[in-house]
Amino acid sequence: MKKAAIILPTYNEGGNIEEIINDIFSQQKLIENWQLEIVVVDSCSPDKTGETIKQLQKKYHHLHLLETPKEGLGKAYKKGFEYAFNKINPYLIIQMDADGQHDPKKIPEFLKEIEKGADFVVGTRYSKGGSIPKNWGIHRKILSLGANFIIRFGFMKPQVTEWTNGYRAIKTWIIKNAANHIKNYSGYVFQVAMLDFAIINNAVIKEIPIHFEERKSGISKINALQYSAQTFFYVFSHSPFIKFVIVGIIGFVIDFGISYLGIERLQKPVWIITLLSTETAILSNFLLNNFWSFAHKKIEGGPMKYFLNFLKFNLVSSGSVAIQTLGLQLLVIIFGRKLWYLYKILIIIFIIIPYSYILYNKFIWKSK
Ligand SMILES: Nc1nc2c(ncn2[C@@H]2O[C@H](COP(=O)(O)OP(=O)(O)OP(=O)(O)O)[C@@H](O)[C@H]2O)c(=O)[nH]1
Ligand SMILES: [Mg+2]
Repeated sequence: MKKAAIILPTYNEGGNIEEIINDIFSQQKLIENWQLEIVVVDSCSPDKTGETIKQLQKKYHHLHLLETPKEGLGKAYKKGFEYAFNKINPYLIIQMDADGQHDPKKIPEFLKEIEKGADFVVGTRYSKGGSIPKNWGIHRKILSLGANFIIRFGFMKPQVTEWTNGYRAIKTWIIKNAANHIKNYSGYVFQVAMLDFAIINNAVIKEIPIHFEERKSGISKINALQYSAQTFFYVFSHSPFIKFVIVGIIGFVIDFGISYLGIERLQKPVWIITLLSTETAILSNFLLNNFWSFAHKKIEGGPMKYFLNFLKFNLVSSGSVAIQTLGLQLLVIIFGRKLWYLYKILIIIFIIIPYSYILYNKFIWKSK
């Protein structure tokens, strides 16, 4: 029988913990192929959550307690993973809040998806059939919806609707391989980092809708400001799409800078300078994209492979020039020349950026 280790991080969940543990173990009879093991990671809660666990251990032999200092949710989870790997050797880990917001009745559904082939199952509040508490204040809704929106579109993964919720089932190999990637994230943002790592490493992701309940008792431990800042910083520094846009801006500055220097200052022939400036920008874009934006799938296989991909890159770039030239000319014919710069910006945002990003991902920096 495979083991599923459920990690329950707790800080002052004394009012909730007994009920949640009873509810989780009551699911065991519905699951034939899995042995449930619970690891409570308690950060020395002053409300004596740990004492309740010690009492419950007399009743439940598959209940473990790990006591840690209070160092944030991510740190607590990492210690819980380590404990589970060393003492339980599970096939997968289930992450779950200990405050009643995640319904234990969903556990069999998570396990079923794993049996069907998923590597990483996310309980989502934001797809059909999922929900958030009706009485959530506007600030809470904005925080949760806003964070998910920024992450989804920052990573260009609109199909993944939930990034921040902590109800998940994850195969052990993902967590073991992610150790290095998540090691610096001690707060709530580690949830985002873990899912991002899994997607980059081609894990099969599956979402199941969940109703996110109001916490049963006690107070929230989330620090909204710190969490928003860390999430924003994570997306900004890890999104291939955002990096790709920055590389495009750098390319534009290089192109414009060389043109200005050659044409204005040095008074060289326009066609020579234009050729030089555009090709330099294309080369810089190619290298920066390869070693930065798409570093996780950078070109391998020697100089010939680089050269061939650089030619492809030039071809895609020529396509951008053609689209811009024709598109702008068309709009100017239809609407007149007055707002040409606005048309140019719109074409870049709505056509050139998606066009290049999609073609780069399809033909040059393909998923490994
Ligand atoms: N061990 C440990 N657990 C923590 C820590 N911070 C939060 N937790 C637990 O992590 C889970 C999620 O934290 P919550 O405060 O419920 O966060 P949330 O669900 O986003 O916020 P609410 O919706 O207001 O409950 C709960 O079980 C907490 O007790 C920590 O520093 N250490
Ligand atoms: Mg909670």
